[in-house]
Amino acid sequence: MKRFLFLGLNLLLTLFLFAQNITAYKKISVMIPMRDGVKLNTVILTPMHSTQAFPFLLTRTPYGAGMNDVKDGDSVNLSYRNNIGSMAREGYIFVYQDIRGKYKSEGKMQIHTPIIHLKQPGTVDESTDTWDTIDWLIKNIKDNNGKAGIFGISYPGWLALVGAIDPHPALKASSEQACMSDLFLGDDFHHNGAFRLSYGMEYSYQIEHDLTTDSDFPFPQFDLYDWYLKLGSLKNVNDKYFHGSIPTWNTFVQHPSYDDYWQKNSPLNYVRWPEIPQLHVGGYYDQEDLQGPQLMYKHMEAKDSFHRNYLVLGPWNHGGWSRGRGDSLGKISFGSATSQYFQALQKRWFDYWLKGIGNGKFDEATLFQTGSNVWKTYDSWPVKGATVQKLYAAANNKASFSPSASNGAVSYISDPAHPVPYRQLPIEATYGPGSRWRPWQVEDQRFVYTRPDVVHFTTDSLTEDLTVTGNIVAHLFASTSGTDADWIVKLIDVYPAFDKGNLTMSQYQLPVAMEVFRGRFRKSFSNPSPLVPNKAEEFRLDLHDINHVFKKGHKLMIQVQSTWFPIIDRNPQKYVTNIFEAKDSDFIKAEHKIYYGPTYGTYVELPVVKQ
Ligand code: PG9
Repeated sequence: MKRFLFLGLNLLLTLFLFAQNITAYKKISVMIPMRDGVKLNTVILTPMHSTQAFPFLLTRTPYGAGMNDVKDGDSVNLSYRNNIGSMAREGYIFVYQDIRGKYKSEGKMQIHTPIIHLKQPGTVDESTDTWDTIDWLIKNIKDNNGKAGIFGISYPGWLALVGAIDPHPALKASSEQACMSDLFLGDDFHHNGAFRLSYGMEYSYQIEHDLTTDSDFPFPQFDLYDWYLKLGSLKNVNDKYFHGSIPTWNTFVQHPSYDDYWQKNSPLNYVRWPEIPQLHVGGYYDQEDLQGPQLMYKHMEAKDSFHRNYLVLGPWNHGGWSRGRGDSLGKISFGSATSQYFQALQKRWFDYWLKGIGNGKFDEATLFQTGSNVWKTYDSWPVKGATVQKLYAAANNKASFSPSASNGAVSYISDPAHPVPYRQLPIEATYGPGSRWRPWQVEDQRFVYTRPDVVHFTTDSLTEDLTVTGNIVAHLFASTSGTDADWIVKLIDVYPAFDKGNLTMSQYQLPVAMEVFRGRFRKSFSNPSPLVPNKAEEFRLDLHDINHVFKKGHKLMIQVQSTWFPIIDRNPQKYVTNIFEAKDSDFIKAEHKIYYGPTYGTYVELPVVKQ
């Protein structure tokens, strides 16, 4: 009898656990009406065979709500999908929506349209569309628990950020992941005013050539380095290819500095405090939106008296945390499945805010530390107690933590006709077949360092580990014989000269932080001004936040160059009012100098912590 009771209990337990493991979701598609009558195509996936109530997890996107291969009413197994699989197994109602004007949704789209309804009552924007969608879902979808969360990566990450402004009362948590933030100062289209040519051109075509889908620009060749070079002046994009038909390209041309358009567009202008819990997620090697999560975390943290603002940074490229195991990127290994670590954290986070599971104790900042390959948690970011050490450029290509006693400079000829490639050729279409765009930020920089127009300053081998945790800032003292110039600064971890265990990594030059600055904007991004020929000036470059251990035996290197092509358009090096309208004859060679020494000492600030 006892044995039967035991078996019966076991069977019940198994059935209970099985019931918790939801595999089948029913798909339905709805056109949800917004307050102005525009209807948005929405795909809703609800757990089948369950009578429990679940929260909504919403993703809004310009890239197609998807699930086109599943008929309405049919079921789909979500339990093994990367990123959402573990959440799906325990039950959520997943919602994917085309934003207005894209794919199957009605209305008009403008990339990154600002949030205006708070200042102009009666208008609509992505925040009001999120509100209207949640309101409709709560009222019309059975078996919901009255709560919703929103998350997304990149453009959908920005949509999660702005969906949480003036939120619907049922919206309880948001996770912006790799959101694009200020599109002139950083992220997709410009960095410090320098235009991201290949990305900006290909992306604007992709999204606006045909609003019902995504389009690839019809390049006639695979390696685009010389295609972009032959393109010549940026005027030719409209003259030869777009003919004024791509609104975002026209915006680039019409707004070559940080004017009212870009300022109004910037989330710095309209994102307030964390109105609901916000989990910012970013990658150190994000090739598209590295700045977004870091900037938005800091911006919102300044006003977070509620402790609702959280940060996760990991060793990922754009969206890397949502795919695969995340144990390596390119040739760099991270020693564990970092994506899976994050996905478990993401699940715990949403489970708490949307289902009340857990104790709600989350670390303020969770950052993977590269080099040592461990996860670290912090109760504030930036960490307290870091000491800023200056890494100085010096004579004979040396770098050192003590300032150089003598003045000097290294010079090179920067020639827009022979720009330094930003990654090894071939340079394929960004998202085209065989593209190596995704891991380019961890590429070995030896492919350029022997070029005469790339200069470098290197320390001796470290005698002990050096842990750098926080914001890296370069102070470059430089001059040009021209009247405008770009400056690219990289902080590089140089691996030891001989590594028996991994010979291919010997002397690898891993960029741990890098950025570009367009010289004309050194005094103001809104009012550019020409450089004075041959006058040394200071250029300050924010190289973003890192958490990296330079290991004993490694060296630190500062690399500087003036072209990064074709990710960055060529600076004519002769000041013109609008580079998008420069003539081919405006592009000139110039002599560039990088200074070191007590008078104009180039250095990089490193926040150093004791491990
Ligand atoms: N990084 C992409 C993007 C976002 C916003 C503007 C332009 C590009 C994206 O992956 O969505």
